[in-house]
Amino acid sequence: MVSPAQAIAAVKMMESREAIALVKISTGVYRTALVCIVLLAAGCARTNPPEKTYALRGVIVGLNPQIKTATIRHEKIGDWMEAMTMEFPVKDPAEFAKLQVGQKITATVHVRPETFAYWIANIHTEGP
Ligand SMILES: [Cu+2]
Repeated sequence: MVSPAQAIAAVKMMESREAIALVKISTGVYRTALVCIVLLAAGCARTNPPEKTYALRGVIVGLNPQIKTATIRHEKIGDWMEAMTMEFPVKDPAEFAKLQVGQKITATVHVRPETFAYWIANIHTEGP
């Protein structure tokens, strides 16, 4: 015969085993989640959006020597921007020095998608 006390003890033992099993499962889930987070973080660092470059064609309509920007009436720039007139920073002072209002140019637009920073380089005059 099993006494009520023994029955209760048996149930308690089973419960504690279940509790241990639950702890093991949840620890496993926690570890899996942690591994995922670590992998995601590593993935983020690795897939840090690279600098994008686009071909630009346009006309220089203004120059600001103080901040080294060229206002350019540009054609559509790839999938980045429609045709418009706007200012572009020119990183290289030597390149900026050669620019003149009225010049038709081609250039490379560099864009850093994560900061929205952009500038132009590799500037060539086009036509006469
Ligand atoms: Cu634009």
